[in-house]
Amino acid sequence: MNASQNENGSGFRSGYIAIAGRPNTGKSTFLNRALGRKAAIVTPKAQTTRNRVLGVCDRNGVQMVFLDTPGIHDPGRQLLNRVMVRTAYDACQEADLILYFVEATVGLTPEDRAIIDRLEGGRVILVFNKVDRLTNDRLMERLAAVSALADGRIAEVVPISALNGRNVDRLLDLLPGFLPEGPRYFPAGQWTDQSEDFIIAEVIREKLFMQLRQELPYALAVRVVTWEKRPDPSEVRDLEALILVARESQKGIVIGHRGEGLKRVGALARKELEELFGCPIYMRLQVRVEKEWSTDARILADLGYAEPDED
Ligand SMILES: Nc1nc2c(ncn2[C@@H]2O[C@H](COP(=O)(O)OP(=O)(O)OP(=O)(O)O)[C@@H](O)[C@H]2O)c(=O)[nH]1
Ligand SMILES: [Mg+2]
Repeated sequence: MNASQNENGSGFRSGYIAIAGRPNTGKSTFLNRALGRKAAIVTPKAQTTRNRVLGVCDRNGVQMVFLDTPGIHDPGRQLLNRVMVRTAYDACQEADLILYFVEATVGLTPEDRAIIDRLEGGRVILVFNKVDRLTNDRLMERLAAVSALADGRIAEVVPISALNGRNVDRLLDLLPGFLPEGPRYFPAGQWTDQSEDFIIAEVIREKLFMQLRQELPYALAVRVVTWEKRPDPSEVRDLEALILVARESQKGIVIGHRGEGLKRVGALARKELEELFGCPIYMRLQVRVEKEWSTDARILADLGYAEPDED
């Protein structure tokens, strides 16, 4: 990690906090709530996040740099999935502290325990998310069962609802106690290291994930081709993006009957992006078959998904 700027005076606390766990446990929802803005896309589908999403949270004079990660799953032989899982392990390894997310309704499974044992990096806070789905009695039962799990590795067990915010402030107040003295890694005002192109691609991908069924969301990626710069930031900006799919048949489904599918995705994405960038956007979306997008390491890296080490 490069410290871009040192805080004047000593005693400043800062650190990297990885947000890890199985897919769909609410990691990205938590990141967005901690930052008070949308930093990562969220959908009801598992394996939404594909890369490390960095979000800076300056709070009470402490800089917490969150690293949201792809859900840890059995990747099989798919390169994209292997890259995703590797990304999650790598982020934990470089973190001072790991927030490990489980769903409160499911609890800590033997698979979770095995993952935690495999994670290198700092200590672990076990986060029981989605407590809004449990009655208080059930929650108490669950917590009693897991508080026995706190050990040298698991420092705390904290129930939250990332969705409605319950107990999130308490969790955020707890984190500085686990962080070392350190530099201000990011200057005030910088909330992420994601490029505008990447943020745009993610917003479009989120809308596609929400519109499409079954396996199709997993067969696509988004690449921004043109994102026009303007001297006057309120002027209309040109945006051209490609939706990559693996097969010809998928192209037709994404475009939809008379182009309705693509139109809907385009309208939803444009609205959100216009609000985000504060300017009107002239957006063109095209679907292209690019068979190797998920199997070629170079293309994956180009799309912003990290390249795995050889193994
Ligand atoms: N009821 C409830 N739903 C939640 C909560 N937190 C997240 N969700 C929902 O769970 C789903 C998955 O949320 P994400 O934040 O995308 O989960 P994730 O862990 O980042 O998922 P991956 O990126 O796929 O690993 C979404 O539908 C969220 O709205 C919560 O506290 N309560
Ligand atoms: Mg996510």
